[in-house]
Amino acid sequence: MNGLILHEYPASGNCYKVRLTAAHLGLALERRSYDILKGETRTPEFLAEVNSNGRIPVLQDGDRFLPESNAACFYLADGSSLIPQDRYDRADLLHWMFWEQYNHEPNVATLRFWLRFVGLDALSEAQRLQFRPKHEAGRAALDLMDRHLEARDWLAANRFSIADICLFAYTHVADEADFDLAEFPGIVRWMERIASMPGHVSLDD
Ligand SMILES: N[C@@H](CCC(=O)N[C@@H](CS)C(=O)NCC(=O)O)C(=O)O
Repeated sequence: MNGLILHEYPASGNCYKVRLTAAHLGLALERRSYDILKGETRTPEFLAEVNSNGRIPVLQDGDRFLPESNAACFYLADGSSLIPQDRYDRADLLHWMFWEQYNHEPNVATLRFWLRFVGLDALSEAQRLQFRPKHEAGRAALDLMDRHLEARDWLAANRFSIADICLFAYTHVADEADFDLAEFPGIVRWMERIASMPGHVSLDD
């Protein structure tokens, strides 16, 4: 892999996943920033050249473009110690990454976006109606993680992997989505382990 480019919005947890994976692998990424609040990923150029789905992150390797944060992490980490070799462990890692996209990110990340970037007062009626169900679903996701991590150091394969990276990205900023992480001691210990790993970078780096 040469000349990797990350098309991103720096404050996005989905983009942070890709930067954190690259940091652990010692891979350099050129970063190209788009303001999603100004619709910069919805322009005809972006849709035609970068991602027809109008979203970041997109990882570019040469003339190939890879949308979807978890796919980008998998692409970078394939063949490294961040993805286990064992067949069950690999599938279990994918289980957590799919679960993140269905049960965690649509709730925790969306609430964070609404509260931190849109603002409570600016939410539409439809968003207001979804707030409570999303908060309940986000809480259920954090609770499931917390119970899983009660007696384990890592989410999958008994070792640090991209499953941990992909779940860390929005979990560690869940307070910005109106969750109290102190209620989840297993998650807090797991986040401390991740933040103290060699090679760790923060969301703001
Ligand atoms: N499932 C996608 C979600 C990507 C996504 O929703 N990106 C947001 C920012 S985190 C975005 O580009 N929003 C701008 C828009 O939809 O116009 C992933 O994991 O990469």
